[in-house]
Amino acid sequence: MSLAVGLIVAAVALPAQAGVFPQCPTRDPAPGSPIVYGSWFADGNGDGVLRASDGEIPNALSPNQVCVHLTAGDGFTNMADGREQYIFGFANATGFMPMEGETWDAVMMAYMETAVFPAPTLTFREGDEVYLSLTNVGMINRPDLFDPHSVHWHGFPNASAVFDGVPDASIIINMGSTLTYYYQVVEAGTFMYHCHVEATEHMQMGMLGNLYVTPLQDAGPALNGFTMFAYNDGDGSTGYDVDYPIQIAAFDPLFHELHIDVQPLPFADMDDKYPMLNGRGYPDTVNNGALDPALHPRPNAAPVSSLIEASPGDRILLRISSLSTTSYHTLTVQGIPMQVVGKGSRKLGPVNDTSQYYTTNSITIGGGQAIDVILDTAGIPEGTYFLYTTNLDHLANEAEDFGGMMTEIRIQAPL
Ligand SMILES: [Cu+2]
Repeated sequence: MSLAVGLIVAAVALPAQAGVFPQCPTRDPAPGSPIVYGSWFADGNGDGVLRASDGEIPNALSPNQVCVHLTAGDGFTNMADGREQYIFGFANATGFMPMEGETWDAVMMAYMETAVFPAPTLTFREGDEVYLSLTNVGMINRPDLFDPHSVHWHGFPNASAVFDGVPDASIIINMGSTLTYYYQVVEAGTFMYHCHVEATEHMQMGMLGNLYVTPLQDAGPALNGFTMFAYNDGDGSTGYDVDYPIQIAAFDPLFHELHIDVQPLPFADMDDKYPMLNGRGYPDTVNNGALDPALHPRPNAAPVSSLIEASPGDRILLRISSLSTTSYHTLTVQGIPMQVVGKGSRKLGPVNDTSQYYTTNSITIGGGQAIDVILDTAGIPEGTYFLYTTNLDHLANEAEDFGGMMTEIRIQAPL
């Protein structure tokens, strides 16, 4: 190879500029006030988002601005029987700031091997302008893998396809790089998010999160006695007292364990043995305290309890979503009617002035679907009820013949 050709090849092969730089573009103090770098990204109330109305630094230019910083990488979690599972996943790095003298690349070390399952729940309000920065911190347990990652907000009407996260149609993020997604949050509803890179693999590996948007109607006058609603319904018919996101997913343990060495193929052989709600199998689903450290040596890896608590007479909104890569799942509640008010991130009906809400005792949901269910506990005696799957093979933590996709609804008057 001649020197000239060699130089051309070398120039073409130079890596593109990349680096960690989360953006929260207009987050700065009032005009004339000094920018205090150390507090620029501080998450004052620790809720995982930066939002002016939370009492953090207000921004006169964009009062509805919300900033979130997620990382994507790998980690480990444990099933209800203690079995360790290797995962790909997200973590919430909002509020992380480099120390003096460091660059933003410090987030790479700080968030290495910190993936959680499910991914951090994201809650936005209709009208928000969201700047979501995603940093790929790499998969430290798979140094041979250089997979990119992305955020795909499922079912959401993106302003621009470039923020959709689908690899063949938008940007995906390489190790050591950051992309700040921009979303105008124009619709309320129950959504979900996941990585869309090699989607079947990265989703089975755990890159799945709850995401929902509360409606503008919440900021208006009470309707039908409620101040919180699933949708802008105009009549208070989706009003609720308490709401719970319920994410359906399941792990194939061999797929996760073999992943330490190589991607097991073919994916058509995936066989989920650990069905879960919000990343836990029963009885972990009802534990809203610390998990047993003997079975869960990484206490932060499965952070979401699915215990549903309400006072007698409350209306409970269940924001149910499935990102299962293998199966349909059926959920039922014994003793409390399930009223379906929304599907696919949309309120149902009305059609020809007739409400399309319906009451049922079970819902069946496939991967990528969301269903909003209201449990009206008026007239229901105090006590413990069960939300569980009627697919009996999903009521197991692999070899254990109990557990899996089940949680409890505890209706009790406040003490
Ligand atoms: Cu990914």
